[in-house]
Amino acid sequence: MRYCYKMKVRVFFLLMLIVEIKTQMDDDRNFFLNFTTTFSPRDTFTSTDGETPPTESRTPPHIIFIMVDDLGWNDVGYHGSEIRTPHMDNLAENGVKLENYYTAPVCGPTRAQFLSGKYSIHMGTHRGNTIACEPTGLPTQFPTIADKLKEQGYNTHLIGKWHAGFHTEDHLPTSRGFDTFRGFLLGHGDHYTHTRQYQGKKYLDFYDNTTPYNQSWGHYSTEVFTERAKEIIEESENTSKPMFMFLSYQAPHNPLQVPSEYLDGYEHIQPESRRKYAAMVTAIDEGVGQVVESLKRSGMYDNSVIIFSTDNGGDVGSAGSNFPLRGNKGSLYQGGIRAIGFVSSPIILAAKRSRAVMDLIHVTDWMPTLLHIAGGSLNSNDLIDGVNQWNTISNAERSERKEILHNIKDRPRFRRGRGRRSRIANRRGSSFDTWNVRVVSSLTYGPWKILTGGQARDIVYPNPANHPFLFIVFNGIYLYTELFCNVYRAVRNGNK
Ligand SMILES: [Ca+2]
Repeated sequence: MRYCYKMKVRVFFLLMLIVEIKTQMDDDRNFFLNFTTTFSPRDTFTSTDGETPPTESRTPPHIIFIMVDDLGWNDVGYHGSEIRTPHMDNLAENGVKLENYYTAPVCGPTRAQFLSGKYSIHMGTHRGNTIACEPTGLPTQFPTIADKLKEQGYNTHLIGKWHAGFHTEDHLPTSRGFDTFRGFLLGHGDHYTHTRQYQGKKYLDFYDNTTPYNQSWGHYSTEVFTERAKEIIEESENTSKPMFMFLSYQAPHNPLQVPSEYLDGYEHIQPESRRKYAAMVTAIDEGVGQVVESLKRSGMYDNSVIIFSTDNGGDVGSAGSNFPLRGNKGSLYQGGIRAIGFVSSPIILAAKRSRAVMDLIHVTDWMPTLLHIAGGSLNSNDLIDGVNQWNTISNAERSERKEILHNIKDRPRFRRGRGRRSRIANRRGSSFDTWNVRVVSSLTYGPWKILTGGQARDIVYPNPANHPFLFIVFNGIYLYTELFCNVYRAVRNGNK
């Protein structure tokens, strides 16, 4: 009897959950659109290109893909952040904001998925980052988007962070479709010395193509990469070939380092770590502005597509903020994977700009989308997980993507310790022949999201005690949807 009672209670709450979610789905969608609009400092910006109608592109457009490292949901001006990002806001407000866009929760898997168009579980990058001296990375049998664009006649350039494998020459950027590479191979390092500490010693991690390069020693990484981008744009100005530039900034990933001039105007921000982080983001924003100016000066801008993306959610431990999303970089909560992203391009009709896309978009989608923009297509043996999103982005059509497999780690998080509970937990966790809720995994299907396994660093910023988050645990499985929007709205209204 007791068992039946428990089952009835569970079924009752599950049905209540379904009804609640179904009735509030549309409301959530509208709220999120309003949320982004409410916090958008639209009035303070001018259009990048006025009302100039787009011209039909006769040649494949230049593609500038800007990826930043660990930028959180609440770390851009157009999401209401205290951090000033006027250039990014301008591009986003006059372009297309991707407000339901997802990446992996950490750097390496996002980059591998971006480059290949494949889910991490289909190429072995699902366990996380490649660390120094580790013989793993994006497998060489899978072509990258740089390979594909090169086939379409593009000049291809990588500036900044790679982090997709480096243990053989075949894994280096110049073997993966990039004509040129200036940057670093690992996940992070000192922003001035460009060194990375490993087993107590510091090693230079900075290269020009495949040659160690120390001429940037003492210069701030963001500025180094911006200058390199401008240099390449100037070189590309007089070539007939289209340009693909993957501008992969190192910031605002820790260590928190920034030239002092970017701290101006942030004296009020506390603690100091957040102040430095804000300045690092502003340095990126300045860089984005300079790249756009350089494109305009060279005459390339009118036939360019500029895409901006973070590689994962903010690292709260290093002063990033994902508010109001729950979770940190490294977790499959929304805060770890729901990403900042937008597209700005004069080749998008003016009537289709200045809007937010709420369709599901995943980082694997860039491979077929960019290839489509370039006029190419996939081969029958290109088995990818990405979906071409160009019609969704440029023409407001509904996306073909209905679900995203965020990840399946093929091993559970083991419980430390030698006690009976640890032994039982680990024994249960070691079983892979049945559905194991201890395995870290997550799937989004429409408005639903299922998440299993323990999540790393389940922390939020600011203090969650002041901002409740709604999620539901059912038999060890976390079930929740975008209902946090309603909770946030209630909190916000209650604080007025
Ligand atoms: Ca990252």
